Amino acid sequence: MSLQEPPSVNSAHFLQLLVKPVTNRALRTKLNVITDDYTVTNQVLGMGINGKVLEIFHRESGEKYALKMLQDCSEARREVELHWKVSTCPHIVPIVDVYENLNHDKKCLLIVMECMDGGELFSQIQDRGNHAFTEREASDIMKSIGGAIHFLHSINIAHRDIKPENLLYTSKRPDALLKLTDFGFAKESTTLNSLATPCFTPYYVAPEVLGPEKYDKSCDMWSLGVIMYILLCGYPPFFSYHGLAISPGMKRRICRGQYEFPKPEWCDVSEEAKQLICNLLQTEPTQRITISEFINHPWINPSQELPQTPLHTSRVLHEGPEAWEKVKEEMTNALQTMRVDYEQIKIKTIEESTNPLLLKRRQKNKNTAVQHPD
Ligand code: I85
Repeated sequence: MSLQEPPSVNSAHFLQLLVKPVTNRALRTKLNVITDDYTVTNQVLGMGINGKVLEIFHRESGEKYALKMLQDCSEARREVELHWKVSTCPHIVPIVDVYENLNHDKKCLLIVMECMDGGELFSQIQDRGNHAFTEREASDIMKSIGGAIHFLHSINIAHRDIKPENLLYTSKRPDALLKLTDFGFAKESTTLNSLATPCFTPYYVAPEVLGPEKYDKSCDMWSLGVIMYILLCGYPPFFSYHGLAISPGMKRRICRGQYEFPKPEWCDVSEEAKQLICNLLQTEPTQRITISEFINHPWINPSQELPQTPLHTSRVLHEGPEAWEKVKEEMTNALQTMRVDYEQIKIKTIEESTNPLLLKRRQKNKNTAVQHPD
């Protein structure tokens, strides 16, 4: 029998407690012109609202990359900073390099990303031809999107723009990975760490300082519900019946949570899947399930393999390519509405907090508060 070394405690262990682990690599923005290192082509891979994405090639390796160009401003800096911070997650499109260059006398931020050669999630499902898309595959897809959101929420970042166009495949091969992109609307919320500064007296921190975080994250959960619904049938849970991207009728149905599981598409879909959708599409943001509950749900993390029930998704997507363009537009608008509405919820609570009666009550609580052990 071999004797095991007893664990010894020494000064190194103690020092480890004092040194913050280096989990985030520093971002070194390059100041030389990007064309020193990459050949920039005119091939447009996609159009975002604040800049286009171009195909570029690394001069030394010949490898293809994607370039997103942003005009330098505080929002663009926040996007770069947050995206860089989460670039190590296997479910998020990685940033390779960031350049700060002048373009027609304007300062620009150039984000070089790994090129997702497989294109958008639903284009791949649409292009499947005869090979049916199954409930089991839909669950795998939701699991990987959930992985990205779990990573983000665990470090208190809400993406706030989770929609089909921002979910891209690494390649067209069957083993391709699905990754999330575009951090243009991402938001870091107040954490206990950021509250541990001299600016706050943590024991008396007002609920509205902690509050808005919940709504930003639940916006991502709602998106997850819409994407899951579309994956299982090919059309969205809410849509406007005519023309306009978002109609009063559609807004009313979203607010009341009025959607159905129509025949024939939903006949064979499992009850578990439907129940998970209901938990995600809860009207009241505080009632929606959290990402931890989501990744532990039996439909996402099943104890036995899910049934390979064939779905109608590929056919439905194939039948109406114009309708699909409309769906994407509607989702973009609905997300914008949601971001604005949730911002207003936050403002209302701040108004409440300056209400003299509440201030008085808070003062009283402050005087009588008992320290609570964690
Ligand atoms: N590769 N939202 C829609 C794209 N590789 N794309 C969008 N915001 C971004 C474009 C407009 C997403 O941050 C976007 C962003 C980043 C990308 C991106 C990143 C990395 C790609 C706006 C492709 C691609 C490459 C080769 C082939 C194909 C697509 O888009 C396809 F298969 F489609 F032909």
